[in-house]
Amino acid sequence: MPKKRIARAPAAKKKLIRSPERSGKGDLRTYTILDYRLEKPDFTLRQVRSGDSVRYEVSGGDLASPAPLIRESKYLSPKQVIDIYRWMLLNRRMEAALENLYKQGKVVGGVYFGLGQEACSCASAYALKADEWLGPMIRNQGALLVRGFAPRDIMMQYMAKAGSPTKGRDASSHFGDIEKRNVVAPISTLGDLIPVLAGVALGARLQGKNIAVMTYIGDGGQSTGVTYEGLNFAAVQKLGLVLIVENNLWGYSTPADMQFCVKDLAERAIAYGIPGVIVDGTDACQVYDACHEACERARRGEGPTLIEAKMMRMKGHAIHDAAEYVPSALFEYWKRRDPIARLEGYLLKKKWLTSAENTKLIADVERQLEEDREVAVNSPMPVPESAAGGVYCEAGCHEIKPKYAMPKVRGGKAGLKHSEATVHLK
Ligand SMILES: Cc1ncc(C[n+]2csc(CCOP(=O)(O)OP(=O)(O)O)c2C)c(N)n1
Ligand SMILES: [Mg+2]
Repeated sequence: MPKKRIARAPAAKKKLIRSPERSGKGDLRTYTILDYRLEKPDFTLRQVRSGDSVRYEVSGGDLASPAPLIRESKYLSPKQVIDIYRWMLLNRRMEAALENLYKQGKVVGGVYFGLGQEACSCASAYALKADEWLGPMIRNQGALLVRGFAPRDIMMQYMAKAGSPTKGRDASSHFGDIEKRNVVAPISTLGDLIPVLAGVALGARLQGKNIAVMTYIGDGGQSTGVTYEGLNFAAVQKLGLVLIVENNLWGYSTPADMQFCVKDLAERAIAYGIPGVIVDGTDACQVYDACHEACERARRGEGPTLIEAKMMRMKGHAIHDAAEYVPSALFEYWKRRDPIARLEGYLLKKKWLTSAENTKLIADVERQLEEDREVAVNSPMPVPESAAGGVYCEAGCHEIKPKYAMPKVRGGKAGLKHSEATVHLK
């Protein structure tokens, strides 16, 4: 049976994104998915079995094609692009340092990497305002840096040090900061961050403010039921959720082609009645522009946006996984689309950064990382007697108060109305 195709816009439009545009006569409906990409790789992966072994073969598309230049941002100043480039460098170099710490036996547990996804992590978080909220996942350590965590915080967390964000109570990426940085800790159960972030946006609205809240889900994780429930709730309530679907082509060792049948995951937005946008996740300017427009929409109270960022996970799932199941031709193709090399080339070509300034910027990043690494390595482990403290919330351990304003409660002389549900539960 021929696949149903959904009409797509030939190129990104200039205007701000809106809810899916519906047009057509009678039963024929067409919808628009904004696509910011300058190239549209169209490879498919086929599983080939021989005996007990399984491998994947790539077909379709031109695997030898060179990467296009970066797409001009409609919103970013040269200084801001350099800023994002710096965050991306810090992200990458910090992960390289984490890999070394792991190899030196200093890390408790595993290490997760966002290699090849730095543009997606950093440029997306860059679109949020300081008083807005982020819910990162394992590949978004760059987003944590942008939100104000220092590399030493992340390093100490992986080493379970006393001075780490969770004071050594948890390792790896399970930490946030609801007090100052407005970061909800990652939730391992894939998709669960979506309703939580929708709840954050609802909370802000009850306090009188429409804000943008941002979270991420992978090509694998987007198949979960809670992804649908959370995003549908946000759509119906017009909550300012910006959901970035990180389509990095793999979920563990399962290729995206064996995970879903739609051509582009952004098409899922149509079923929620919200805008869907596609960006090249290795192009920081595209990521930023789509996120900025989605955040603006959120701030206007117009509801969520689904942004599909297409890229590739350039390492295994975590440090234990050598990713030998990934065809090498695919690695080579995406290596030419290295987000940092692309942005660096763009900045130099535009003459927004000279070669000498670039060398200095890289040296500054390395110096900062070395300082942070020293501090993190030499900081103490938690004392054993403290192990039982700070695991559960204790009275007075942190105050929970409205961030924006006191919610207004509609009262009457009779007090709160009994709803049917509360009556039913009595
Ligand atoms: C509901 C749920 N199912 C399964 C897992 C186990 N798991 C953790 S990460 C992962 C792969 C996720 O792939 P994807 O969503 O594509 O994200 P990526 O690792 O590629 O960033 C799986 C299956 C989980 N944490 N939660
Ligand atoms: Mg994935």
